[in-house]
Amino acid sequence: MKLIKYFLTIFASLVLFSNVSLAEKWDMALAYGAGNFHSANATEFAKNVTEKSGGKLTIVTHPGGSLYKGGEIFRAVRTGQAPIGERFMSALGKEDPLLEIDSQPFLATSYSDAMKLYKATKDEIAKSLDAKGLVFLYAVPWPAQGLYSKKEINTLDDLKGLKFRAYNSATIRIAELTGMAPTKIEAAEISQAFSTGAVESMITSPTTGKNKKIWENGVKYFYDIAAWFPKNMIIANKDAWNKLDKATQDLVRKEAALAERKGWQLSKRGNVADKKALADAGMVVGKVNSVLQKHFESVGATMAKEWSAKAGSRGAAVLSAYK
Ligand code: PCA
Repeated sequence: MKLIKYFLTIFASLVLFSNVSLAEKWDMALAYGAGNFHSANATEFAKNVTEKSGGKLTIVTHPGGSLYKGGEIFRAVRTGQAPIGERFMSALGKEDPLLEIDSQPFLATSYSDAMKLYKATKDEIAKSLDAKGLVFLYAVPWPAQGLYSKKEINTLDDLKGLKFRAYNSATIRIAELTGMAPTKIEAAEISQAFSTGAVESMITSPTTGKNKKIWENGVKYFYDIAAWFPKNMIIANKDAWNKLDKATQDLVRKEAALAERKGWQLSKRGNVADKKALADAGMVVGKVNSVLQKHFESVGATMAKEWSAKAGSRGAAVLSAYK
């Protein structure tokens, strides 16, 4: 009996020790290339935490989908295969419709509205992620989304049948309501998809077009629709989180808040500079004409109804907090 007690005590203290382990190493899964501002920002966040934690937590970033691809990161962090990672929120509408609120066209068309929308949704999103064993750390928007096309777009007919690269359910729906032919493709595969002719149009930020040197794949036109600012979020696995002591958790939270502020600034800068980069590379950068603008607005109105039906009372609550 004594012996059993003795071993139980040893076992208990081992468990305890492993829970407050002194040196943790987190591999951070990032989907976008090292040169992307989201990745650069996350890398600075990781460096700051590592340097200031006094050896208690080292975060090593893996950009460009080198640890897990974009489409795998949410699951990898949830299951603890990766303790921390970044994921494009609006690709996760099936997990929670609130995660795709930031890709609903014309709901928030400026950075200040995007921030307001973020504030109205953040707690509710963090709560639903928590229930899935995840700790929400910070979120940063991409610059305003615009339409890329190999050929010039003047009428709705020009869009009909276009092979369209989509990145989430919302862009698939826009394509359907427009008569385009959507295929969901992660950012890492964009260049290949355009160069092989698998797609000939997409909606994304000037940043992604610039990073991919999209003009090298025969894409000549960028139409700045600027109807939404979709975000990436950084999430941690809750078991990994619980292994950190309180001071380290506080440090991570503090650095996450700082990274969020810097990230929004970088995004704003890119929203101007990256459009200029597209034009400097010889692309035609402009707006859609008023007929097309009206079309996209009516698509947005249809999608707003569909989203509200999906998101139910939680959706209604965040929308009224936003408005
Ligand atoms: N770039 C990412 C998501 C949104 C954006 O601007 C992409 O195209 O996949």
